[in-house]
Amino acid sequence: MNKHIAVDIGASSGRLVLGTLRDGILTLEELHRFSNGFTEHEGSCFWDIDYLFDQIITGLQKATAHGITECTLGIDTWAVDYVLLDAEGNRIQEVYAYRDCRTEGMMEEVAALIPPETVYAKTGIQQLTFNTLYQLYAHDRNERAAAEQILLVPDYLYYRLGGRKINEVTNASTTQLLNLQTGDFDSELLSLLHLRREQFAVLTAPGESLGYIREQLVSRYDLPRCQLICAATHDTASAVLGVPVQKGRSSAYISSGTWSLLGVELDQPINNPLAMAANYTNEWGAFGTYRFLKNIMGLWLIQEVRRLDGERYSFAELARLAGEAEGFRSLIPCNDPRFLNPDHMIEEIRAACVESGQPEPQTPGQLARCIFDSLALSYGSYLQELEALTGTAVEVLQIVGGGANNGLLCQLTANVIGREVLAGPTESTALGNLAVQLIHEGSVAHIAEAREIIGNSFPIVSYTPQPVPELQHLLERWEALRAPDVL
Ligand code: ADP
Ligand code: LRH
Repeated sequence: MNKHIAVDIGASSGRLVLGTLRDGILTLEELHRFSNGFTEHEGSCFWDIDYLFDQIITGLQKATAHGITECTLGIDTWAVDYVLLDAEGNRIQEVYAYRDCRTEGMMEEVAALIPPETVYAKTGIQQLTFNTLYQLYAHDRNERAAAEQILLVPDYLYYRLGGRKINEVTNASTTQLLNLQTGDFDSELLSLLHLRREQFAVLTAPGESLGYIREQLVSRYDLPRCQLICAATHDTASAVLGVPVQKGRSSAYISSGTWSLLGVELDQPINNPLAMAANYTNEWGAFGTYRFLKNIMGLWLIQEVRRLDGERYSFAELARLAGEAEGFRSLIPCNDPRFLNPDHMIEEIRAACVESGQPEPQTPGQLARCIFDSLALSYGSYLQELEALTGTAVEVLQIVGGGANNGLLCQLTANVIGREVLAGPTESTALGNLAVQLIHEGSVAHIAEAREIIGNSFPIVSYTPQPVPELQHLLERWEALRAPDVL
């Protein structure tokens, strides 16, 4: 069985990708791509999980049309969001999207029950209002207690395909409910939520076989016979697995998509008070690693501007227009919670600029430039923090994900950090997903080999830093705007 399919669903789009390893080179063929996004219904934000499942089926039908009869399959999606199931395995409610406002104030309520310092010492997870801990706390108590099973989104998709209920560990860590010491759900945090351990499933590590896709689905929809392999189901975990190896140079990564996740891979978590104060997280990675990183608001900002502008311009065009606009004219504190899910992103950006005495960005190019300048400056600032917290100087920054296509942002980032930026692969998440399947199959020995193969198989663009006049002043300007970034 040398056909491997990655199902990779981000907050903005999903795809099914076929990976083939031949003579040490990995190639990708996109079988199916579809858009994703949450919708508002009676004041709440939900994902359309049935639509996503249908897209997986459509993609697998395309695989059949492509001549694939047998394959392995791995799934990854964004983190933290969950599905409640009843005793029959049916969904109890629609899947809330993490940007839903019901978690507002929950952090404070939970902090009154257990000190945030204790939660951080236990879990090592950064404070984000949308962590599953706070989402479950906000969830109707009876409904939450009545749930037979709590699965995260990719766990649920595996369950729909194959019938096995798991909680995959890289994603489970983003619930902020896993205990670093015991390696399992923390009993004190569960009891605080009035939840029982049995409501969660078996914690499962990437690489395990989850059996085969239901025969019923195969025959009904004419699908390949897929062996389900547990991927690193948190998309960021897979994205980091897909970062090419850097020999002899210390590196950090940004997984650049809807979010910018800036960090490093570690063997041990750093959950000391300094890391907590800077709100860095220790998400569990595959193969015994931790992702020590920070969530930065990322390309969500430009996604929203583009949507509200009626999608007149592609992302590439917005980057071009931004390149033509005046640089560093207006800056925003990207991680201010006001940008998490505002009613109208364009108005919110303009208001933030006016309130801080800067010119109001008018055109799409000016708005895009404001976003990219601000992101680049924020990367510069957070990278310094990362180096201080880890005690390691970073020589090169590797940008992977859709954002690696944005040459302007990559160049601005190199200029601000004063170091080389290596951009690509853009599909690192699907590649990390496939890497786990290849390791499971035995055709690749370990993740270091997979990363070497990835580095040899895909184009990587190097950005050399160019001098920025008054860079220090710009960094200070951005710092002065910076809000406490507990999202
Ligand atoms: P996610 O997985 O979170 O949905 P992706 O990794 O697919 O996100 O990245 C999507 C983002 O990549 C888009 O929001 C866009 O900003 C950026 N992007 C994709 N293609 C291009 C391009 N050609 N030029 C500039 N930016 C791009
Ligand atoms: C990126 C991501 C990120 C999480 C957020 C919910 O897609 O998974 O790692 O913090 O979405």
